[in-house]
Amino acid sequence: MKTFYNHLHALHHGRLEMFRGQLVPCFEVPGRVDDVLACVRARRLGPVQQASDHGSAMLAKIHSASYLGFLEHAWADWVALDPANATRDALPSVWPNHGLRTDVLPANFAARLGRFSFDSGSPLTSGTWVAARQGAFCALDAAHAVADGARAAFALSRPPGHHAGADFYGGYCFLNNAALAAQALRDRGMARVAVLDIDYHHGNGTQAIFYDRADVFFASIHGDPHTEYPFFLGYMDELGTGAGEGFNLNLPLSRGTGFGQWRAALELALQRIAGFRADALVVSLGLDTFEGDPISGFRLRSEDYLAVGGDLADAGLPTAFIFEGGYAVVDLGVNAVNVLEGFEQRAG
Ligand code: 6XA
Ligand code: ZN
Repeated sequence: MKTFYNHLHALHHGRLEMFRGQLVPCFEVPGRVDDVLACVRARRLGPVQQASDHGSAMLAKIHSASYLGFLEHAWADWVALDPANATRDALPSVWPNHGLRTDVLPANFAARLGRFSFDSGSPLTSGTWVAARQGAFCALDAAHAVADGARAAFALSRPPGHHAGADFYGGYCFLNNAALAAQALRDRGMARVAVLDIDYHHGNGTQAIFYDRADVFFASIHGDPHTEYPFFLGYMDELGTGAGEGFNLNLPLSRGTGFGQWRAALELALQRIAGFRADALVVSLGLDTFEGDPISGFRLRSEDYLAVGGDLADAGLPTAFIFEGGYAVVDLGVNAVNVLEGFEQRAG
């Protein structure tokens, strides 16, 4: 399987994130991808290729023009707000919730940060736009490889994407790579595309983007939002709306869930995807379901990921894997490549 690698990912390097009243070192660090890349190479998964430039216009298929304009100029605007800001990352501290207006876009940059975000755990840095844009191109490359006939492709990039919506960032995500890949597959003629999100956290951005659409089925297995981030989406009763009703599936599981129960949820999600008669599959591949993950609560072990890959291959669909979360850096490469190798072994 070919890996498309975001060679600019390290330009996004947040220093501190807000967590329960304290600024703590970021979990989402460049070493995550470095470790996976080393493992892809060591285990000879296949060729590694730098992502091509698809141009910013492609991003507008999923994200609003005002949000993309905000992201592109955010760092310059942040430093213009106060030259001292050049030494610290941008974190929002005010949001237009609870009856405040979202239909105005204030000129003040601190206000704009709040308008286009939903948490204060996602530092925006000098290199965020360039890194995230190149990461989105990785996902597009993986989708095009699959549309061109590859059984599977892997987009290895950070920052991750599944929490980002059409006009907001959060949860370490700025551009929704999986949504861009799914849209690219639609544009290449795949009539029905399924997105399966197996990150520990619900992919609220991806769900929101496709919630009213019948051509993209979104399924997610994740920590129960009653106790787990992002808390405000990801419940079982979210089924889609309008034309999209019946094309959204959330399978929340309790903190502490082990592989047996998790795998049963995977089987259910894959059955629903088969019933949808998907032409292609996009997997939001988060590895923070791992028992050693520092910020999550499932109990999957490294060897389980080989079985996960096998189960995904059994779906029989052309598959674009998009790298998402996972913070146990030492084990991340083994776990990610176990999924991909498990897939290849079963796909034959
Ligand atoms: C709160 C936790 C963010 C979760 C990010 C993640 N700072 N999402 O891994 O998949
Ligand atoms: Zn996650």
